[in-house]
Amino acid sequence: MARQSILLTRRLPPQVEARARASYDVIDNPDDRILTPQELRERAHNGKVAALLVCTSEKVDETLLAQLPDSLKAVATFSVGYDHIDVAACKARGIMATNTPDVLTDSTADIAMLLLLGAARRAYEGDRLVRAGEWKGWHTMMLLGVQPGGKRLGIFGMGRIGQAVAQRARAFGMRIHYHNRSRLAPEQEAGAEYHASPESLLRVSDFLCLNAPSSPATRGFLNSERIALLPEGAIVVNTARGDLVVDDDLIAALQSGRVRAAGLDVFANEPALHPGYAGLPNTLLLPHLGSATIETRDAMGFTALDNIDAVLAGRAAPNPLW
Ligand code: 8YV
Repeated sequence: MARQSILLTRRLPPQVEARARASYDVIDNPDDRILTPQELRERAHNGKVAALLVCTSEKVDETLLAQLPDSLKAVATFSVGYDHIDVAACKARGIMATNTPDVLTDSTADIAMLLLLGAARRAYEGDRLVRAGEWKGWHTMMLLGVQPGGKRLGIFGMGRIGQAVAQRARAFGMRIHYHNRSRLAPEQEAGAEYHASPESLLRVSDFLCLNAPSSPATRGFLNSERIALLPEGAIVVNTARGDLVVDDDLIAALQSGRVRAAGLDVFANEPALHPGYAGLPNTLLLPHLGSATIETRDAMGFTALDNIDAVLAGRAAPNPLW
């Protein structure tokens, strides 16, 4: 039987690309430039592809799907989030859509703790001071931060990653509160206090960690009205999606000190983030590094390929989105 063809829209870790090539005719993107919808269409048609392996940089919407070849059976995203994929349109065309849950839970929760601690302990300001040669010596009141231990951590979105953040934060002595669409079982809660409304959660969040997916219900969640519910001087962490935050509102709160500090790994309109963030000393800003470990990126690629392998062999996908 002729080998099937798959399109990798971006460069992937070497072992992942090697495995893809061992099983399929691969149309790759050696320059790793973000392809336009027209380029995606042309490459998919030229190769009569059976699957697309996409990243969050590609928007797979109804318009694009309607223009892809009939040979297409699967769209596998190299991510857990799938707000860039129109799953209903995939389903309507009988194209399986899949993601890569679980394998990036630990790395993303680690980054959330790095941001939480870095924001609380003024890591950016300290690093900048040292590199700029402006550190003139130690003194008792230099760059004082706040202690996470004993404080309340409000987790908005208590799925896999939210629970992994809770587990880590407990080790730092934090008290866990959460809001989720549905309450967790007691063994998953592990003592965390459930809040039926986001507003109730915000009122107790000395630290607020956003872990919900981007959806019509969560977009623009953290706006000035909700920021006003946070305890004075709260700290905000976001490793989920940038569009959960209204940037102008968070920036104003960081400028006034109403929000003491923020640790952000994700931004609306990445990489062209709101220019207001860069000048704020009380932020720790990372370029979407949540899943960026060697181990995790390999596992994400292998998971995406497992999904493609299953669909193209007529088996059930391990991580179906419909
Ligand atoms: C990915 C992510 O690294 O999985 C997700 O949803 O946001 C990141 O972990 C990135 O989006 C690559 O596609």
